[in-house]
Amino acid sequence: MPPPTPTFPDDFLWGVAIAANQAEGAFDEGGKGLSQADVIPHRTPSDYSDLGHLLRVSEAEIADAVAERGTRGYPKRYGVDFYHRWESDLELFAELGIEAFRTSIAWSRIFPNGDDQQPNEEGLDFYERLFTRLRELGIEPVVTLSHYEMPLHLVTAYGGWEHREVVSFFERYADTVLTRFAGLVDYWLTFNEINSTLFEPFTGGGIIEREGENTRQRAFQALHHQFVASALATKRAHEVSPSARVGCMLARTAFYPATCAPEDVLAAQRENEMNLSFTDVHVRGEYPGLVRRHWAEQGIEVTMEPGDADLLREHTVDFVGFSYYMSLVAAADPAEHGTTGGNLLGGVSNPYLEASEWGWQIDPKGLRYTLRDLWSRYQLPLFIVENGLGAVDVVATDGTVHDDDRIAYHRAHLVELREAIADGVEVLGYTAWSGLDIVSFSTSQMSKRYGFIHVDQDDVGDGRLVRTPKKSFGWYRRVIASNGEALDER
Ligand code: BGP
Repeated sequence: MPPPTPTFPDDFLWGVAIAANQAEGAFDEGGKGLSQADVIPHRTPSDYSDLGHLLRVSEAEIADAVAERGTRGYPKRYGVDFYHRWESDLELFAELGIEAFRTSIAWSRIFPNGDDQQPNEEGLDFYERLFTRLRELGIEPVVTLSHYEMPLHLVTAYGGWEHREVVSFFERYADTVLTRFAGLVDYWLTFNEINSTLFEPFTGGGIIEREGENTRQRAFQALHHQFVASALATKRAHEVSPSARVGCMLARTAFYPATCAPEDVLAAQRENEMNLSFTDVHVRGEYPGLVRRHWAEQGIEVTMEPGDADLLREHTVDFVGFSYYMSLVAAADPAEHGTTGGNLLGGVSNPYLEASEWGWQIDPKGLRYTLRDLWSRYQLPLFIVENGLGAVDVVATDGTVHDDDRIAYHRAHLVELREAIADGVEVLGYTAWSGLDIVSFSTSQMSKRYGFIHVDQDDVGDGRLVRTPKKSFGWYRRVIASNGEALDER
């Protein structure tokens, strides 16, 4: 008797994901203030292994960007014009058959400067129409409160998340949108890839790096304020909307040991524990010992206020959201293992895995490993809110895009996801990155395409923005319609 073929639960949420700062554009319309994303220039990447030089901006560069009122050279100011095209885009997503749509609210559309006393009604109205339409189409909104787009004024006037007062500004913003959209939105995520504040302090925490300052100290102080802000938002969500479920969001990077040498195994374990320390705070409500030891060893002193520890402990999340793109390899002595894989977060190359054109090593089985690991650690529902392949797509002369590599990527990951569910892991859903081609987070390119829908725009913003479903669009539609059974079609 062959074993039963694993299946997806009937209430599994199949979806797609975008982010306001990479898709909406309209950076200065509808009352919106400048966000930190609006000052990140398009740079021709020399290499992709160190994203820092692509995402970090100096005070002088910020001043130049603020002086520049146009969009040219700042791709996240125009995105793919979702702000004006969202109704027709949602029609395409409805045709795809999705049951969940993840996006973020641009904080600076609601509080243009971040410290405003009153919200911008035009911004609230935009999202109310968007979420209402999603409901009408039978699509569950999954909404991120902060996705790399805090108001720039909070960065320049207060120092970003390093400054404690930003917690109260975020609390006001979260209370405003949680209250306004109660009943419309039932799935909330607080901070997108909260661990990014450590490896990309500007986009994650609004921290402008300066010579001679201890960036790691500043990042951990900012992270503490973000954890407190996340707990306050979780508390408020549960107060205003009994049906609301709040999740954290981690850039999960599973680390494998380079060899079975105990030193390498310990190195991988440490990397995994440091990566999971962020979800530990959100789920368990306190900092793990390994982090406190790291602070002591690095001379890092995180200032906490009375009541912070109780807040973190009493307002933990309802589910664990995470992005998964790759796995990494840790070695006690990386020099022994040659160059890094060019991965987003370093480590050494994995000789058993292929890499994307941007050096991200593709590991579908790593997703099953990650799901089992997170489930056994937290016993909370999991939600894969980002997974996808950034690739150079070729548009054929007839305008079609035969993105078989993207189909192969998603199929392989979804098969492993289905195996993890059969292993007993509870997974709420999967919102693929991304529904349509949008501006890349790390490189600000359009040429790093993730979408099931092609968007006619190049790296410098030229193009007609025409949307064209790719081959993967039809494939994913069949997968959704069959609740995953089409994964086995040949
Ligand atoms: C994650 C971000 C997303 C998205 C994705 C792909 O880190 O949460 O915003 O962009 O990565 O990364 P990239 O666009 O840099 O290829």
